[in-house]
Amino acid sequence: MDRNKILVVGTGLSGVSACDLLTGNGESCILFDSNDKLDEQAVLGRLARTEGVSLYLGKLPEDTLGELKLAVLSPGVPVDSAMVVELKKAGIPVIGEVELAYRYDKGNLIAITGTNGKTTTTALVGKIMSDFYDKVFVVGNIGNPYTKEVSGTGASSVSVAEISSFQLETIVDFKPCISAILNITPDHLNRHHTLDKYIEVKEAICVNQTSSDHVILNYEDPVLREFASATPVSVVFFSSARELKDGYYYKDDAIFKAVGGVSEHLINADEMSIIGLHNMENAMAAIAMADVYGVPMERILASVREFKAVEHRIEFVAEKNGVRYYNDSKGTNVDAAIKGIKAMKRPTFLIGGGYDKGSSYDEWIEAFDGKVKKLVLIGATRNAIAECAKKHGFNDYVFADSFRDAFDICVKGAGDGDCVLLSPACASWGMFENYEQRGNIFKEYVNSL
Ligand code: UMA
Repeated sequence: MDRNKILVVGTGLSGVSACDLLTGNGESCILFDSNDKLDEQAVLGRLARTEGVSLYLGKLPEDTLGELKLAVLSPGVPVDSAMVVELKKAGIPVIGEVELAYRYDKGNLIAITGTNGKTTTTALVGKIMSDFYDKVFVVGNIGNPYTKEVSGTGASSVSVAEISSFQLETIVDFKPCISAILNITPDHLNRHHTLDKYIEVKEAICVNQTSSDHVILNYEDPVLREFASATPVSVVFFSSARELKDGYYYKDDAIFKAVGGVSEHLINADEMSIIGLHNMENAMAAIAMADVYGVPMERILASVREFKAVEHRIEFVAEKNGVRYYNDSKGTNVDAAIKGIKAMKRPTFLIGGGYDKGSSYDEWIEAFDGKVKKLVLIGATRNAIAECAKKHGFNDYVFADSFRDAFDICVKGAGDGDCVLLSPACASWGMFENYEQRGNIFKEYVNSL
């Protein structure tokens, strides 16, 4: 039998776009999803074309393996799953959707990873580049598959990609001219098993880069500072805590650029609409990437001034009866949720809990700092969080039976001068399709008060 087909695993955003890219380039695809509850017609209806596509749901017939020349995984598919192990055993090359897209990209690539801040940074780099260049694609984990846009690339195009650890596990030749690793703190440990493995996967964003390429790194992250001395790639640092001789730093409420010990003031914090120290780090990383790429500084700063915060990230929703409501549904891990609670200036009713990624919640509870009046817990992690809270002497928590119930508990309890914050420290999976849906429902509840 000829091995002339490509298996695409997953029929979410990535799988559908990967399949379209392949069939658009004359390939035959076997599209597979392990979820047998999906509606076959609905999946087929989302494809740009169905000729050359065989769809299987639930189980992949064994004889298909012999027809495959390549397998392309969606980011949500674990690389140690039984199916992937079997594919590799059969000698079939396995790559991710991002690697597939990269192989078709005819232009330039800038890629951003990190545990937190990558969506804001990607959106900001995307804005700076689109304000200056004609052909810019903002792609990847931000919610727009790279394979969806790559057919539009050309010699002068720039793809600005947000890349998750899931996507980095399955790269092969993926090579940005400029990459950034914003920070690395524990996340997704149920998928990557150990912190060391997670760090290794994140650092892989520049594994194919050489000394003529650049990687932007956070000087204040001990893991990244150590990595800087080991990588052959040209390193550009940013720091939110000290003056650097070379790089970008934040001091006295402003961002500076230093070259050989000579500093130039770039922009004040109050000229930007994004707030918080973590956002100053995101801004520095974005400015550094655009500067290294060659965008004139005055154009970069004009775009930064115009940039508005990303939805679902410490997003102010409304004030009702003296209570301020904040949607931080994107606080899907402990580190992000710490930034959420730190940004609150009032006594807070905090909604937390959700999908279990095997995280530890100690640092989050410690960050409450007397500010949390009531912690309202939902989802699979609620018992684990409650246990952790008790251990730290925090007993003002309550279990809610549903998301609606959690919201109602907050509305009933919160009074004039308080705030209600959705910042769950957990992924939304299991209760919601994604964090956007969780955040949107929260905003609907608030707006209907
Ligand atoms: N599936 C299988 N077999 C498996 C696992 C999943 O068949 O073993 C199927 C599921 O049944 C489902 C499909 O795969 O039908 C879903 O694929 P997916 O989970 O990869 O989701 P996509 O819709 O393709 O979205 C993915 C990213 N999702 C994940 O990484 C979980 C999106 O990031 C991303 O925006 C999109 O590709 C475009 O690049 C979301 C995310 O939650 C925002 N990312 C994580 C995060 O930011 O923390 C990493």
